Amino acid sequence: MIRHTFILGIILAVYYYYSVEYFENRSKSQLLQSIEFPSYNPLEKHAPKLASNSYLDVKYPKGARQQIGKENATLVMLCRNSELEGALKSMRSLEDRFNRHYKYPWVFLNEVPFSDEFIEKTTLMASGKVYHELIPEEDWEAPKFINETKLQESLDSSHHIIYGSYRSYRNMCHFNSGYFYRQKRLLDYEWYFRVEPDVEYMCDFQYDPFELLRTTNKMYGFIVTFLEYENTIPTLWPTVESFMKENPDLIHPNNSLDFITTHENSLNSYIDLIPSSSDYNLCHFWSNFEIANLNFFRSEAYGRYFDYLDKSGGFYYERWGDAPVHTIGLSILLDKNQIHHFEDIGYYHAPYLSCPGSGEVRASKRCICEPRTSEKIKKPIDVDVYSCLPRWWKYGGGKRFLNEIDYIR
Ligand SMILES: Nc1nc2c(ncn2[C@@H]2O[C@H](COP(=O)(O)OP(=O)(O)OP(=O)(O)O)[C@@H](O)[C@H]2O)c(=O)[nH]1
Ligand SMILES: [Mg+2]
Repeated sequence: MIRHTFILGIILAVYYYYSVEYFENRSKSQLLQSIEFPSYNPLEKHAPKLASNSYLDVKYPKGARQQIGKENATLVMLCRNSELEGALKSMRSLEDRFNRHYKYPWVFLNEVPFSDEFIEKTTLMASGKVYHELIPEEDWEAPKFINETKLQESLDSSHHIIYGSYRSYRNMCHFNSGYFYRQKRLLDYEWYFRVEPDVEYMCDFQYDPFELLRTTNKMYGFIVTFLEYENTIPTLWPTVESFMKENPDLIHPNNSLDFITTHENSLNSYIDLIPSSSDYNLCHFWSNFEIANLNFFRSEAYGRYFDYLDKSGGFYYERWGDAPVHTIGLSILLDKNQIHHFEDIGYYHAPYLSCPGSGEVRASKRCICEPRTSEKIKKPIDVDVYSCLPRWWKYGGGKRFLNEIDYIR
């Protein structure tokens, strides 16, 4: 009996050993078969190079770019071919800190076609899908009603104004104020995250900012807010005032007009602020970082606001920036509680750095908050005298505390 049991045991052990090996080998070969190895034709354009790219197909088989995040959202960058390295730097930072966990798509916009090199490198840097779109000429160039002679005169006489003599800068600000959200590709999305070349995100996100905005009923999120150069917008505020007079129905009852029209200096006490000669105090959200709902910009109210400003010609006869134009529109047309200050992300766009004030948040979100030694401005912008953040806390959406939002999941 003992002998029989012993022999049966040996038979079972041998059977077990060979069946495990058989199934292991089978699943390995099935796995290998499921991976499509690229056929290699060195003469084919964009063919993978055997020495480098071919192994990527094994490690990251097709389908790996599938979006994980649940929001109808995209990352958007308007930029030039010449800014490729800066674009890659910003992408690397945002992918590492946020998007590799969500794989939201990237949309690149340009008024001239993107180069093959730009397309290839940005596609390799992205974790999700990537689209490269050409802006139609009529969305980029000055509208037909703009008087060319008057525009040229303004460009020639604006060398003392920051970017004042560049026609392309005026096109860019005009486009970012009234056209980006109408681009065909962006019509597919509800939310966007604006990214510029050469920026850096200083902390891990640890949550989906699109989801946060949607679930807390916000339409717009910013990080930095400070003062605009008044000589870029001499007639902006008078134009806004006449718009408000003619369209009182569009002004939101819980607007944030106080945020952009209060003038007392005591909030930023010890240095005299640049005086503003109009009721507009020059505060604006820095629009190179925006996470927002495209439907706000596509709304009838914003459309009427933008058209009114556009018809006045100020985008071309002066050098109106998209930042004050967005900010004033948001302050008039939205409930102030629908605007969110992202105080926990940390952001750098030369020459300013913004970082979370709390040491605990900086540590747990792995922030790197050292200002660049090459920059003259060493303090984080939020405590700088030119910051409008204290004004936002006092007159805008107020000061919120991070633990009001369950941001660590
Ligand atoms: N395609 C294209 N993109 C542009 C052009 N001018 C500016 N941009 C992009 O528009 C955005 C804003 O331009 P910037 O030059 O960064 O303007 P800025 O932030 O006011 O100025 P900086 O302080 O120099 O960064 C960036 O994403 C640029 O890449 C242009 O002529 N063509
Ligand atoms: Mg910039």
